[in-house]
Amino acid sequence: MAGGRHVTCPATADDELYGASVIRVLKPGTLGLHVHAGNEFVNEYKSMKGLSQQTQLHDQLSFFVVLQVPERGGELCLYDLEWGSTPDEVHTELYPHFSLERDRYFESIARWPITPQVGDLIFFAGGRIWHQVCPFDGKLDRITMGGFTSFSHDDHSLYFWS
Ligand SMILES: O=C(O)CCC(=O)C(=O)O
Repeated sequence: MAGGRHVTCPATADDELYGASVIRVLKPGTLGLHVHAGNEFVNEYKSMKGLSQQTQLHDQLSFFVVLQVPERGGELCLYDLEWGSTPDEVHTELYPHFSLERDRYFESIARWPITPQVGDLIFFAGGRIWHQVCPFDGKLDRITMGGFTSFSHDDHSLYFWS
């Protein structure tokens, strides 16, 4: 998959390595995860600065392994809208990041629910495709382990980070 490139985690300014993945535990009866696209965070967080010097953050891929599925719902929903064709108004303060207002905007857009099972590994274009974890209920948490991946600027490495 890496095409012969070195597969590693990017280094921090202190020469430590970023973590390759995180475990996400989402609780039943909550919203899942609000609609988002990785590209919106590229210039948002301080921690992205060091990363962007090493790797191509824009249009990064997202990945996760499913460790536990909830009883009902909790699909990964991919919207039929990509970053490059997103109307400008979605990037304004009318639709804050991770907000119900913005989730409501996406209600009129077609979406494709994906229901991976325990042990499945999913890679998807989470940088440019708007997506969310849909609400779920039942007794079980939804547990995944995942992060982000893209090529280094010099194209010698495939980086994973979270
Ligand atoms: O771990 C998950 O299921 C959520 C994945 C996700 O939304 C992301 O990687 O941006």
